[in-house]
Amino acid sequence: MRDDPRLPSSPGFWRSPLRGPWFTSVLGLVLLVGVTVLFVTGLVSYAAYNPGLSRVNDTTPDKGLLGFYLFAWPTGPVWLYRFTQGLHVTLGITLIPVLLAKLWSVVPRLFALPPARSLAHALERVSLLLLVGGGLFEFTTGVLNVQLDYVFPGSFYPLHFYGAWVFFAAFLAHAALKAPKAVRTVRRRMRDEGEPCEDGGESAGAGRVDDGGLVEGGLVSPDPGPPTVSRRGALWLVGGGSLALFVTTVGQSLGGPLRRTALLAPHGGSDPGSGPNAFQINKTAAYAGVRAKDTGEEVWRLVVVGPAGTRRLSRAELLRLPQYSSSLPIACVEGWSTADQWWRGVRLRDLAALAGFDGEPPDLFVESLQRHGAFRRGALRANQVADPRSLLALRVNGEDLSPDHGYPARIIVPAAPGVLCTKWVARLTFGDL
Ligand SMILES: Nc1nc2c(c(=O)[nH]1)N[C@H]1C(S)=C(S)[C@@H](COP(=O)(O)O)O[C@H]1N2
Ligand SMILES: [Mo]
Repeated sequence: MRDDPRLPSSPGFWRSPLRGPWFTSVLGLVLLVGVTVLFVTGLVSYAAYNPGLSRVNDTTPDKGLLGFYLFAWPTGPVWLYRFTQGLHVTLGITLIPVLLAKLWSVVPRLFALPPARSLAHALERVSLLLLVGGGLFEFTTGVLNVQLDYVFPGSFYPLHFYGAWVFFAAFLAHAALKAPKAVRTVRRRMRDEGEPCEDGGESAGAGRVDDGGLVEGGLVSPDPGPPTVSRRGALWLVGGGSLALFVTTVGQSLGGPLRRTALLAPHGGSDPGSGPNAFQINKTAAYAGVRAKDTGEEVWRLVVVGPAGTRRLSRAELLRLPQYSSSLPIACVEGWSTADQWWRGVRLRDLAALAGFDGEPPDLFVESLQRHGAFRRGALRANQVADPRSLLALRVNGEDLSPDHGYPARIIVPAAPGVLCTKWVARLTFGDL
């Protein structure tokens, strides 16, 4: 059966002359760097949500063990989350062609028979399944979350988080086994130079014994078809695909006219209208079910709860408190972000003092007018409340907040993910969460 070229388990079935150690190694080394950056920026993004703070921020069960690294997310530099998450999403999208080409280059190995020749070989194949499955899962869930606007309400974080650990564990094992050889392969090619089309003496057909002493599934076709493109040409194609994705995505993290280049970013490039409130809107007031009759001067009150009791403040009363300005961006987990906007309102730490915390401010639980939806509430850490740039914003860029930007009041905190910048705030509870 191994030798029937009509079956994918036979090396003769795979005829592309492109497959070979050089092609696979180059793609593998790009992914080694790229996936490591994705993993680190992903873990960092999870930390930025303050998942240890409150069940409102995160309900990932048993994250304790995998959350060992969590830390208090800092409030500076103000563009911190804008940078880490922009990098995470843009790089992830850019790497899609590389991932697909890499999988294509090794696909004969996935079909190789017998499924396991030894315990070590069986373990290697299981780890490969976790690697391929985990990789496809992470890229797919990431892209779906960005493109389809939270298709996994509430459950994206645990899925993407656990998936990341499985994927990265298999990835590390794989990299430890393969990276040295990949580096040697690429180095040798660079030394020998010339068009890396022929694999010559190194040709690894079925049954070749490689460095590790294992019989290799074989990357090089024993019966190659005529080439339609050189290996180097194929790499240019992959690189060109990546570049095209990059230039149609990265604009979502930029301000100014370049924003319009974000053709592939569903929330990054759209035109938010004109005037001071003309910057990115993720969810409109109508979408969130916040109606004008709930936000009017006469009806809306901010409820502030703390050891000093419960206070109710009208918007006019809030405007009579000391007003401060902060230039801060909004940066969403989806990767899009805005340039700095000029927010004006009441400092969160002043509101903490009003609630009865004169010294160091405590953690804060924020609730909005919105009745449904995962992001209608959020919890902020004491260090975020204490930062003098953290505001309950009433105005932006010199005007009242528009309804879509959170009128009557919204939270804005430096360096925090957008999801913690709650709009249409109704209630602030300071202290034990
Ligand atoms: N009440 C409420 N506030 C919210 C949200 C929400 O759904 N409801 N979305 C959050 C998310 S996920 C982001 S990224 C920012 C987006 O802010 P913008 O729509 O004003 O640009 O608002 C945050 N504040
Ligand atoms: Mo968001």
